[in-house]
Amino acid sequence: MKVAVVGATGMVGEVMLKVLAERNFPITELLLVASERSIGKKLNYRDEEYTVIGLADAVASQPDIAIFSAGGDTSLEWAPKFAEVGTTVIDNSSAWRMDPSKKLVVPEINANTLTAEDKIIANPNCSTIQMVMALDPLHKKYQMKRVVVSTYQSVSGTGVKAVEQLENEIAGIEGEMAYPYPIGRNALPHCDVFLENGYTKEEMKLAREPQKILDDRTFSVSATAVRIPTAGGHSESVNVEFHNNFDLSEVRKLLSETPGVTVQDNPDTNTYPMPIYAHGKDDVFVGRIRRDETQRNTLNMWVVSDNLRKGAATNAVQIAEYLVEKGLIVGTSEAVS
Ligand code: A2P
Ligand code: 11C
Repeated sequence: MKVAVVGATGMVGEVMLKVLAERNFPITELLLVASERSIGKKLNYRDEEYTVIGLADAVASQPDIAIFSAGGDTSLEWAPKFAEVGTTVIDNSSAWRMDPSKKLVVPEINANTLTAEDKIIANPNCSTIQMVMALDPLHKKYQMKRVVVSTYQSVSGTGVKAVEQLENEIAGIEGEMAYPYPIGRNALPHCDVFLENGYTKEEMKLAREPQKILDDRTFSVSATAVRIPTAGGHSESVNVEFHNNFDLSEVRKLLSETPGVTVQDNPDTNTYPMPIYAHGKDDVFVGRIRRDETQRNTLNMWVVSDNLRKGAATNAVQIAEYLVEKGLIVGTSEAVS
């Protein structure tokens, strides 16, 4: 496959290259793409040096797959141009997620809806992906009615500047601020921009994307998204009310049998998911599984995942792997590895 990574110099781009190499994705030609500012810059992939190119050159090369992590505006403008030359675009931004003509895919849940005609495929928001990974098997069994989620999100979700802000604060250095307030020793109930309804865009992504991924509008999600001074992953307190009753040991069994989900749940040994543990891993970790004793058929759980991996890069690469495996993209050149 001829693969373009758009946004290769960014935080997700860097993890994308790591994940493509780790998973041995069949790359015959790799195009590393970024903004005009980075053209000519050198980046490494599997010990080989590559020169960063611009978007127009990348389109002219007609890659088989382009994985975008360069922000919504770049995706809106350039994804259709790649699609026009026959490239399948997997887009990490929010640009196409709620477009009814585009699929929003978590491979473990709905990759089977993909066809060769899908030329722009949307990767969901990181905090959505980890939540639906834990909810999907439970929804199938007990039928969700309502979810209330509060997130504790890593600064890496905001990007390089935010990670630097936290590092500077810890080191006592004055620097550029990515947030309107200090993030160290703080918690900001503010992820992404505020909307007219008083919610943030991040909260509305959590409310709307799950219905599209699960192809079901019979449940609702209410969200509060909070930024905290951690870097390795997002955590979520998820309260879910089902139509049907459940058995806690069956819930644990269902989750532990779900590919991509690992249950870490033993209060006796202080075993529960944490970003420090999830960092660098691909799974979604679920723990603190317990009954909400204030309401019928209601469960509480704690869900943690590395937002740059399953929340972004790994999910996108899994989509690409699915397309290749099912013959939905046929490479223009023979694979060398
Ligand atoms: P560049 O490094 O040249 O600015 P992050 O979210 O970590 O800041 O990364 C954003 C990524 O998206 C970077 O690789 C960045 O490239 C890329 N990017 C941003 N704006 C554009 C653009 N207009 N065209 C192409 N790539 C862009
Ligand atoms: C965050 N979820 O942690 C965001 C980052 O819609 O893809 C990714 C934003 C998006 O702030």
